[in-house]
Amino acid sequence: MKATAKAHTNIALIKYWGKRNEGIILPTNSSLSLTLDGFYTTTSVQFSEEYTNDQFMLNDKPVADEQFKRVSSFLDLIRQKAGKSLYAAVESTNEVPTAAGFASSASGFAALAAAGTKALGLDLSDKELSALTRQGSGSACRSIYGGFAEWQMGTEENGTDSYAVPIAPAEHWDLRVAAVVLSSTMKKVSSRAGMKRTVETSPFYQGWLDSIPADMKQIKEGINERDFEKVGEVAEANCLKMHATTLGANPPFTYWHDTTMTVMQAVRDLREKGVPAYFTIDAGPNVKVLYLPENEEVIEKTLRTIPGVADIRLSRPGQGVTYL
Ligand code: 2P0
Repeated sequence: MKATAKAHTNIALIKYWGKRNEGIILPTNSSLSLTLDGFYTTTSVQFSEEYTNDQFMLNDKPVADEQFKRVSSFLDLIRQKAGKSLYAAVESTNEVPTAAGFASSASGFAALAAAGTKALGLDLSDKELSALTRQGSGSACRSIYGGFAEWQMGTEENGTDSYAVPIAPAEHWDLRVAAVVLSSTMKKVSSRAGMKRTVETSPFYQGWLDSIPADMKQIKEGINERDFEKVGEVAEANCLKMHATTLGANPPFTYWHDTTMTVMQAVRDLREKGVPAYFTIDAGPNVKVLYLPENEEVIEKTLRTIPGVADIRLSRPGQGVTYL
């Protein structure tokens, strides 16, 4: 009754931004991401009749707060599915530097779902595993797959058709991502709280939703054709639209820092000089830059010289969940 799984984080090119059901995490729009090889979580789950409660160790330290509650509630979903009531010991190692601005919840819940279901002998399809993972953290449902994956929002109110599907494997296209780590970070509004406030109060929110189908169509064509400009343009525009909704929220907020905008401008300047590069930004101040392998050197060098930039972390397309 023990299993170990590894899952990578992902970067959304079409963002998930809003829920229609907070309890079982159903989104208001479909999203699409690229799984990254550089950042991952490895998780072991062991169920045992000898345990009298759940335990969660993260990077060799016991966790007992809200994070623990989220993990334990997620184990409840797995127990329910398997018809078992055993407690579990969970050990996770995160290779996702929080400073890099990647949500470790994506790789974390994907690895937990995979290891937990395997440990209890459940044999789930990828779609079933993705739909389960979604209930831990929305973006995590895309990390079941390597390469490009689409989280289809679904229409069922019980969530059975809200899961991710593979769009193209990692080998399809060596699209790279530079995570630009800023020296001063802040995250005053969590992504969970931020998307909720935006859905409830931003007059721009409907515009965001209306724009998704066209963005989705364009990015899928771009991925299929390996058309970097097409993919970059739509990803950058989609990110800007998501962030625009936060300015219309009440109270208004933004995830951007001054350095965030400096990096965005540096990316636009690179394009002016003929170096194809596009940015995307999640629910934090750090910027991720999309580029192709032949431009890696100039991209890294340019980004490193920007004042306020602490580090650059380069990543390639990564694989989906694996069992160790
Ligand atoms: C995404 N983000 O698509 C978007 C873009 C942030 C901006 O998914 O509440 O941690 O656990 O479902 O998945 C971050 O939100 O939120 C996120 P929950 P999650 O990657």
